[in-house]
Amino acid sequence: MLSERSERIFKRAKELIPGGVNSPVRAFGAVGGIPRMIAKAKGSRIFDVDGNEYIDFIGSWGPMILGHNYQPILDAVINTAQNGLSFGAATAIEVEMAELICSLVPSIDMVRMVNSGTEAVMSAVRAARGFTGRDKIIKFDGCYHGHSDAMLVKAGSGVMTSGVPDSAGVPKGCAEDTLTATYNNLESVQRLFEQHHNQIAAVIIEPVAANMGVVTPVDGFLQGLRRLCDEHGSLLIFDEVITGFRLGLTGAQGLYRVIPDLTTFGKIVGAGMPVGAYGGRREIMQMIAPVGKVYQAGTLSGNPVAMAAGICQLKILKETPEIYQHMNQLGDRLRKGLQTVVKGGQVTGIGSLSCLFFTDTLVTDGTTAKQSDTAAFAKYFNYMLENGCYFAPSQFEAIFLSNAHTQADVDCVLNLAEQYFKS
Ligand code: KE4
Repeated sequence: MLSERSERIFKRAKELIPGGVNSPVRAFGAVGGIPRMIAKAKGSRIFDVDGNEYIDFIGSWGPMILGHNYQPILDAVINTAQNGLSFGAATAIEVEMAELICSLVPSIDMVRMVNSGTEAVMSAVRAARGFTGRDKIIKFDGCYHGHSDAMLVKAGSGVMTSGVPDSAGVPKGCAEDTLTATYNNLESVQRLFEQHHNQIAAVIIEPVAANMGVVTPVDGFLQGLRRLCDEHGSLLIFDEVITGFRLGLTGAQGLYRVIPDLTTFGKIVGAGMPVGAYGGRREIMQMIAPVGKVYQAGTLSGNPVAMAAGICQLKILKETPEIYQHMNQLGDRLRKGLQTVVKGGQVTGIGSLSCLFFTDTLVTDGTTAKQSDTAAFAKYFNYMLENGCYFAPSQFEAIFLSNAHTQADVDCVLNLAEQYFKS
């Protein structure tokens, strides 16, 4: 595939933007080659500046659950933008979004809109600390919750991809209040509660981990976290930035029937516009300024144009439950088909989230995920890219399906994978 224009633009980009990208994982650092400069997208397809077409299995890392450039969402954005892009004032459309989220997710009495998943997590963690009067947070090795200081300890996604377990620039004092447990290992959590008695404000988890590759919770794990938090007076925060409105309208908490105290959202809730949200029990959310003493603010929070996009997408998901059946069936087909042909790997996932790990070791947590052969992944990634399938350029991400994907899209991957593993 030609990539001359991408190459030329990327060369210039690297002179002006760190690594030539505005988010590290986009730089193809883990897989080599030139990141494709994407020019446009429609449905399940994206097109780069050299005119190459790809089936897109990233979907902007989750937001494009209805496919790219879905006309009703585009119309909602354009029509709302006609009235002005941003006012920095209260608007009715923000109330409509809050009503929609609270009506869809039973654990949410109140919600605050922000501009990214990072901001949602940072604010939820602060709310938990303000509500409990405690400082320490338990997170899990390999889970990624955005780039706020407290969360950049043994994080997943781009941090895991970089091979650097933590980030420079995070003050020791901050990292010390972030304790790390092992995913799918309740004892590792129990031990931290015992070692730090009455000091833990919250446990934060991706209920289905999708930033170490995709790792589902073993039976009883999430229920055990709920029990431990209740026993120790700590809050349970579900980071559903990826799983929210993806694993169903009530996300992972509905699927696994475990009710968190706070939930964070991003991605789908903005339909491709910069939106995050956090919400939960009224008594906790009433801690948030201007009502309570936990400060959190944002110039563009609740931006009307972004709200219009998110509301349109959530309403379509609410009114069309067969979307989830379609995506789940495609996900099952993809996972079963890949597992049949793959050699030296294992396929994981649930619903529209999948992952092909290049390791035979059963992947249950960050440590086993990191045993994957990332060089083998890179070789497979580039083969798929050259043959028109655009996957996340890292072993430690997810394969995202959307309602725009078809059985033919999945079968294209399966045919390519069969050829690849046969060769
Ligand atoms: P943002 O700040 O990137 O909107 O959201 C941070 C975040 C929080 N929580 C979870 C579970 C997340 O997956 C994310 C962000 N996801 C990555 C993809 N693994 C975003 C892609 C990127 O960093 O470029």
